Amino acid sequence: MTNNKKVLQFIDESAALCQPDKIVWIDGSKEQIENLRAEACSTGEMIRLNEDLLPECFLHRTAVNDVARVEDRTFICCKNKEDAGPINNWMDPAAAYKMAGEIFKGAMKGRTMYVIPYSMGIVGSEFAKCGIELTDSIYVVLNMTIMTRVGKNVLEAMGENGDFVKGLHARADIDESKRYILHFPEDNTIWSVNSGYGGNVLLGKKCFALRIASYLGKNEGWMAEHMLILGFEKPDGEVKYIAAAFPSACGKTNLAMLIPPESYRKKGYKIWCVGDDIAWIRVGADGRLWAMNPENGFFGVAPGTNAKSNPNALESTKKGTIFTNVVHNLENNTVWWEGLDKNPPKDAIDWKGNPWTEKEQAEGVKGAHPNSRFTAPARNCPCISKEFDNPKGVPLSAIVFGGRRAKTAPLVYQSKDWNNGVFVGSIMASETTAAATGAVGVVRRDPMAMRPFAGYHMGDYFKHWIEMGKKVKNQPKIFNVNWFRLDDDGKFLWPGFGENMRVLEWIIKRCEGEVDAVETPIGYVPKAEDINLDGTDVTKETLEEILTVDKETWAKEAEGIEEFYKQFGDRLPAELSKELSDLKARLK
Ligand code: GTP
Ligand code: SPV
Ligand code: MN
Repeated sequence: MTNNKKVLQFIDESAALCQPDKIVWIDGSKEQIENLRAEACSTGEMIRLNEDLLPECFLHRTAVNDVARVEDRTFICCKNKEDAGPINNWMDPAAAYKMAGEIFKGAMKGRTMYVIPYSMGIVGSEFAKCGIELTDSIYVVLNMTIMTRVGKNVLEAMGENGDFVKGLHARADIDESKRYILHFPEDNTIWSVNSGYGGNVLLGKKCFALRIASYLGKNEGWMAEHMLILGFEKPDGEVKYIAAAFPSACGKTNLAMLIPPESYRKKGYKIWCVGDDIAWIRVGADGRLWAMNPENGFFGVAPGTNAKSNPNALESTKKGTIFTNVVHNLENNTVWWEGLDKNPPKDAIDWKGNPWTEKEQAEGVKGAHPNSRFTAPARNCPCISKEFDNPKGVPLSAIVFGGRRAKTAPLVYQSKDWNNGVFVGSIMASETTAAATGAVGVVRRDPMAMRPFAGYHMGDYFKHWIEMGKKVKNQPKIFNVNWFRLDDDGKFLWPGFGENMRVLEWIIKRCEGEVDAVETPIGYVPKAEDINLDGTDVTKETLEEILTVDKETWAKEAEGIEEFYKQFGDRLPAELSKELSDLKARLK
């Protein structure tokens, strides 16, 4: 399908290593996809769901030991250990190739190696980048055809000499002790072995579009961020764009597809989804920051998705979707998960493949894995932005950071300026979720929601943010939000989901200089009367409580930040040390 020697060489070398029985090129055609679906169903790898209720939809169950990203087995393999920084795991590239080479050796014997040419961004467009993923998993092939732009035209766009990110994936034995997700930013290469789960194996996503791309962005003067992108349409039809970085399973998909409360809809407000997970951001000729979504689908968290919390996401999953680790509803051959509705099917199979009947349900056995997911085509989304296919992306008015904090962080606050905003992003902390293996609910620092995804030294990454700010004439305003404040009984104080529109409205008004704010040591918070509560049951007292910035709590927070910053040594930008000492002074 191509004369590109680099592509052919990559395939030859990988085939020599993995020794597949055959090699199949993925051309992106409907016919080929349908054949692969049929093959996966014949082996039990996938289950075809009800063609009337969920046309072209499938269910897949991963191995029980393989349900989330594995951060402790994810490595940045660059020549100098220093360059990976204190947060990433590091391996020497030569040692990593040798060690993993032993695991890949013969790993595809008796299997097929699929060659997936894909593009992150519109095929052939200025800011798009190509990748080739070699994999022995049909599940990966089918997911990639939803999540990225796959096909012959990618090879054409690459031409005889074009570069690409080399991705090699083998399921091997799904052996946790030999599972490795290896990134070689200096050779544009990703190796993933012994997993068959999402972020570990859909190499265009976290591995390429964040870890490798963040490294490319630093060198080439752009940014790859773990951000949703949304359009905020006002009643007069003007659309303002916001990008927001929240850690995994902290609300990006939900915010990106938000349906405004009825009173807003009546006035003509709308939210448009440009992307729900990743943004590639550049300085435009107009001196503004422009963000584009390099993906083509949503790999969304299933549990909690329902007709009330996120109807647009639910609608997106009605066609051409792959469900992973959810409940198989045998009553009508559809799917179910916790939080879909209050009627779990009585005749069902749980995510592990075990019967899940009233008995198991009464015993409290969960039907779907907490990190179960849907892979849905972006074009299915009823609120997909008309700019989704615009290769340049959209100009940003605001950047929003946010995390899951039971206490401490107020509902929303605005930074003082760009550098202070970079500081606000760098000190983000959030409770861990089921999106990665390990303990859940532990507060950890997750700067810009990129802790697991920056492909180089986090101190240098902060520096890159500071430098980018200097290149932007019309800087977006930078905010922080927290939908997850809890009361003493552990209940959410803020209703969240669609009601977050009220906070977005304040953010846009601040960008346009239409509303005043209260200055606090950490930044500007809304006056309580400026957050519209009409039509909610949130009282003014509750709102005041979640807007409070408690000096004592924040003084402790500042100590935690100081501790966190220490590990970056002299690679912490001076601008951020200054921001921290200024904050401490304001808290005195
Ligand atoms: P990744 O795909 O892992 O990057 O996650 P994400 O950031 O896109 O998170 P998502 O929108 O899928 O939400 C994750 C979980 O948070 C779901 O269980 C949601 O129900 C819940 N959630 C999202 N938004 C809100 C909110 O405003 N309030 C509350 N309380 N929960 C929310
Ligand atoms: C995340 O964990 O942030 C995800 C899911 O978006 S995964 O693709 O597994 O990384
Ligand atoms: Mn994500």
